[in-house]
Order: sequence, then C-alpha cells, then structure tokens
Amino acid sequence: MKVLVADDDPGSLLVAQAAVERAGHDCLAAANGDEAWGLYLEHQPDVVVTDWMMPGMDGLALCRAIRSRGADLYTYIVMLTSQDSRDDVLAGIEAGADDYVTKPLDPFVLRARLLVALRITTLHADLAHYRKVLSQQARTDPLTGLHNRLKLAEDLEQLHARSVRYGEQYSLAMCDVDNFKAYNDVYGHQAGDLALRAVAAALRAQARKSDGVYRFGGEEFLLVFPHQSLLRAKACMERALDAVRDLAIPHRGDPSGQLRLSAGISTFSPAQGGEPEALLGAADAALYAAKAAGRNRVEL
Ligand code: GH3
Ligand code: MG
Ligand code: MG
Ligand code: MG
Repeated sequence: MKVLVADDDPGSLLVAQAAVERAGHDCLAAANGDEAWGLYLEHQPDVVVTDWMMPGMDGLALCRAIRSRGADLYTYIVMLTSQDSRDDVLAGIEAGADDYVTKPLDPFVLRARLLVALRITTLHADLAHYRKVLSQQARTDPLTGLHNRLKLAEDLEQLHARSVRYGEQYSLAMCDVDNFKAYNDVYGHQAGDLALRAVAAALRAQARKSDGVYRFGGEEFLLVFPHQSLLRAKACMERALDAVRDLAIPHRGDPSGQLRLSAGISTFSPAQGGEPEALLGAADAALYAAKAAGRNRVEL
C-alpha cells in the first residue's frame, strides 16, 4: 500500500514512518496538514495516518477534505492523537477517520492497524471492480454483445440534451429482421440466435464509431446517428441493409431466400423540437411503413 503519514512532531513522524516502512509499505511523509493534503492529491495514497493537532490544516480538517472528494477508491484513515477522551475519538470518526491510535505511538500497534487497513482497502477495491463489471453487464445484451436498451436510454438522454443545447440535429433508425418468426420455425431457435449475432456484428462493423448500435428487443436493433440529417441517416441505413444482405444468410421463409432487414428513420431537429420518446415512436411508425410497403427497405 501507499501510506501517507502526517505529523508536525518530527520525532513522532519518524517513528510512524519507520513502522510503515517496516511493514513493507511505501511511505510519504508530511510535516503538517497542508503539506499532507498536497501529497494526498498528488499521490492518492491508500492509507493516511494523520496527527490530530497540527498548525494550519489539522487532522480533522484533513479527514473531512479527503471524505468530501468522494474518490473512486477508498482511503483508509488512522488518526494519531494524544487526545483520547471519548468525545475526541467520536469527533475524529465522525469527520471520516476509520480508526485511531493514541500517542506516544507504539510502532507495533500501528503495524497491526495497517493490517486492518489492508483488508478494508482490498475490500473496497474489489467492490469498485465488481460495481464496474456489473454496471457494464447491466448495459450489455448477452446474446449479441451490443449495448442494450438501458444504455440506449442513457445515451439518448445525453445526446438529446447536448443537441438541444447546441442546436444540433440527430437521427434514429429502428430496424427489424424480416420474417424472423419463419426463420426460427424453419431453422430452429439456436440458428436464429446465431443469425441475430451475425446481424448485430454486421451492423456494428458497418456503423461509424460515433454511431450507437443497440439491441432494442428480440430481433429489433436501434441505431443512433449524432449530427446526422434524415437523408444522411437514410443513406447510412441503406448501407447497413446492404451489409446484412451481404452476409447472404439463407432464409427460406423470405421471398428473396435470404435474411434481410427493414428500417424506419426519424430525426430530431432543434427547430421542431420533440422528446426522445416521440422520436422512437416516429422511427417505429416508419419501420411499420417499411414492413407494409413490402419489407427490405428504409422508410422515413
Ligand atoms: P416481420 O417481417 O413483420 O418483422 O415478421 P417477423 O416474423 O420478423 O415478426 P414477429 O414479431 O412476428 O417475429 C419476431 C420473432 O423474433 C419472434 C421471436 O421468436 C423471434 N425472436 C425474438 N427474440 C429472439 C431471440 O433472441 N432469438 C431467436 N432465435 N428468436 C428471437
Ligand atoms: Mg501535532
Ligand atoms: Mg421481424
Ligand atoms: Mg419485431
């Protein structure tokens, strides 16, 4: 661990520093609270061992400053104090300290407390890791690996707010595999799954990096084109439909004998306004029109 020790008493600082280093940790030493805060910001230590009474920023203020940052990773704080009255201990813990050690400092006591610190910081690091993994998982469709509807809702809200603020347009395309129920009926559900994965990969590969590609539901995909007009988005979708046709996945249940898509486009323009929900509805209505007009096409 990286351990920051702060104490305005040079003797006490040396004892603490030696104990930290003997325990095998990297030690940063500060002669007062302000210096400690500077080192903290620069080095993000795992543990802070701080004296209570220091000129300038005292231990209590240092605790509060560290806690108010709400950093991703937890900093374990040990207060060093000769003030071991009950009230003082409570004030220290309330300010954000995890533990306290009374002065004069016994190096063995500090080593023991650092073992606890290691346990707690490891726990927090694990927690942060799982939180990140779960958050990614919650936004990913397991079959296709594309982003899912939750991520779409978040991204769309952000894009919409940005577009309103800067007066920019953007377009959405809702697309749906043609006669996919028949595909499952003829080839089986597992083959259907494989086809959906192939379609998803083709859509993702064909789209630009800045375009969003999401699995909206069953065999429906949603594409988001930031800054793009209706006609530009239509051209993009025509290419996407080409890319899926180029996969040449045999489909006996489709008149063409191959797996194909239909799509509907809608656009947000700052002049007309409108909410993302309405845009999704409009793209869905355009998709319905594409289906009604014979499928395998893009409608506005
Ligand atoms: P249309 O051309 O009008 O879109 O006809 P369709 O048959 O594609 O439309 P429908 O909504 O009737 O059928 C969609 C089918 O997609 C039904 C459902 O079983 C299938 N489906 C949805 N999700 C999955 C999936 O994850 N895997 C597989 N294999 N099939 C799925
Ligand atoms: Mg002091
Ligand atoms: Mg369909
Ligand atoms: Mg459908």
